[in-house]
Amino acid sequence: MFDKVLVANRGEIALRIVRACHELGVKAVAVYSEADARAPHVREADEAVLLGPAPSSESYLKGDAIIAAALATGAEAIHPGYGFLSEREWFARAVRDAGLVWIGPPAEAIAAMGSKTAARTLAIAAGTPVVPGTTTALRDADEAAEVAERFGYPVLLKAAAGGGGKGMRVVHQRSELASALEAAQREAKNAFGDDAVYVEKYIVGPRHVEIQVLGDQHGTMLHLGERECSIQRRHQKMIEEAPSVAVTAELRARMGAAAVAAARAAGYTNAGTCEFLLDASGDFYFLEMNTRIQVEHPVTELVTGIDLVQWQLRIAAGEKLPFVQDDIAPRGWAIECRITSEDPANGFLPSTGRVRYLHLPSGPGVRWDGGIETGSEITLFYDPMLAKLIVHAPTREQAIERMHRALLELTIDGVDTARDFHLRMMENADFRRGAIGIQWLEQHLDELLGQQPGRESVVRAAIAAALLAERDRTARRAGASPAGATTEAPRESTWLRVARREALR
Ligand code: MV4
Repeated sequence: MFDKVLVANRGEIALRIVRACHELGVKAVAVYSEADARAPHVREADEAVLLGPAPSSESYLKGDAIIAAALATGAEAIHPGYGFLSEREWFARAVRDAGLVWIGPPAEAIAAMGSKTAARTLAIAAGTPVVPGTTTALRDADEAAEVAERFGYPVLLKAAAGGGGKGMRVVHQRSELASALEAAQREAKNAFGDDAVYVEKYIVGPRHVEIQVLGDQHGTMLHLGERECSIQRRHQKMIEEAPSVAVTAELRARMGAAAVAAARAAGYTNAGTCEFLLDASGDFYFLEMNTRIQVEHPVTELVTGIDLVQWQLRIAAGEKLPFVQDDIAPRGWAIECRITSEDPANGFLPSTGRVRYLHLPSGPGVRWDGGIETGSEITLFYDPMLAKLIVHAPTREQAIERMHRALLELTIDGVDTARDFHLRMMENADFRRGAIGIQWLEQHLDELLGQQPGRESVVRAAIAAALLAERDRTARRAGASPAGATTEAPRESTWLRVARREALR
């Protein structure tokens, strides 16, 4: 095992990696921007190196400075986390060229999966089902029309260099094709510096189900089952769970084998994720592979009992995976809610400010992976995800109740967050039935947020609850029993329960 590892990230994932290091007896080196000088990941690490000013381009994206920091502090390896430099082939290569160990897949595997057309070609060769479509860039609208005719409309134009939903265009008929292709090519050129666009049949109303894979450097490649990630908005996931209500043990085995085959074809090692669309008839299609540890990895950790981040370090250090596929089956149900500094009542507008008070949920089956504390300044420099609240319980129903209970215990004062959105979700009938797909959230957002009382009503409820609480206390001090007055909020009203807690603080 390494003696010292540099963590090339910030926020909750940096803290998560520092924790894994410490549990393995490894020292952790943090890097940070001027805005993060007092951040928890800096304090919890064993040493820290300042990279530069707040903007990511001047700090967390400075690959050369990060490698220099690793060499200067005597770190032997670099863990990139997610985002920032985690999927940049050149950085993985530069780390290796500097004589350091890259805690992730080989640069060649990152490159192979970075091109969506190359990834499709690899998947097809491995026998992994992909969405019907092309594996090369379209020459012109006529070629696109030919392909679309073959598979039937609607079709989806995608940037070959894309991924994560950027540069996509749905086309419903031939007449829209030429202008959509032009627009997609322009967008691809601007976003990725590469105007290559290919076409797939558009799958309507599927689920987004992804398979976690883990491979060592000795030829073992395993899958750790699926995560259901359909609750997303504008390609930002909000809620993830493991397992998925739509996946049976038999389907899990088939999707798992398909993911393992695709990963093997790319020469993959370490932790990675194959994204699939799963349609209503139970057919699944490989979309792309994410060559990093993902935000939602904790739900897989909770249902498999396997510490993915620890294993990332162990695999990079050359250890062998001690499990076989048959050892791995999901136990119970895990759900993750992303706590973002976005105001759901205000179109998910990013919210900034200082965290004035933070009260974290705890108790059975509750995990908080966070990067904030009381006093943290939330700025627009970085991703709005402040933390993840994750629960584990024997059944899905119990996991939903546990999440609801944990969300009620959570208080974040000073910035608006998505907490209230998640409370609504845990109470939503469609969600509770598992009747959701990738389009569900955007189609139900108005109704979901419409039910939410405005800030004014919550404030009034809190004031009323505070007055009642005060009357209660006064009555008790006088030795009398609180006649009539009560701080009890009706069980059926989430908002009164929230208001009561706020008032009694
Ligand atoms: C699709 C699709 C439907 N049909 N491809 C979005 C992100 C990128 N990974 C691929 N994406 C999609 N590809 C075909 N042929 C629908 C999506 C999609 C989506 C996928 C996963 C999770 C959320 C999504 C939201 C909108 C569209």
